[in-house]
Amino acid sequence: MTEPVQIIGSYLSPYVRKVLVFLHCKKIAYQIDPIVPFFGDERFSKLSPVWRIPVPLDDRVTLCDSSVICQYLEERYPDPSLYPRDIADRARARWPKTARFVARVLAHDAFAHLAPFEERMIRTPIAEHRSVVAEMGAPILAETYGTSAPRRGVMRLG
Ligand SMILES: N[C@@H](CCC(=O)N[C@@H](CS)C(=O)NCC(=O)O)C(=O)O
Repeated sequence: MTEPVQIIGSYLSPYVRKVLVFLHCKKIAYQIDPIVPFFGDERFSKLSPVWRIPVPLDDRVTLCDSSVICQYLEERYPDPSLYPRDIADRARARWPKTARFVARVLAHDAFAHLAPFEERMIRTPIAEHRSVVAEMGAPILAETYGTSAPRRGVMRLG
């Protein structure tokens, strides 16, 4: 049995939802720390130097871009494979562009499953995000990288 993959980042982020859908389609359990970018602590800044979400908590590598994260997940958990075999189709899968395609993807069960969390968070003050989605049954990570107030100051690069 594979351990749940741990993802830092709010359901509000389309990039977080992309990674969650990818995990769902691969049938990999996950836990989520639903923080928004400017409410991350010092450890979050180290993992994501420009304070972007999503970030997977991984034992081997730190990654901060959803397409790179999905590619890594594909290679680490190859079965079932979610990318087409043809290289042009694979490239299109990494960069879905047309409105029709996006509409079809958003209608997928895996996205529909996340919509209630996203909709609830839009209407909820940031400080209550975690407890509200936990009450709704979201698979919440026990530890949080969040802060109760937004971070200020300049991002340290390096
Ligand atoms: N290319 C990145 C974009 C991630 C991204 O921009 N996430 C937004 C949340 S939707 C974010 O963290 N924004 C904070 C910022 O740009 O300062 C990815 O695909 O993961």
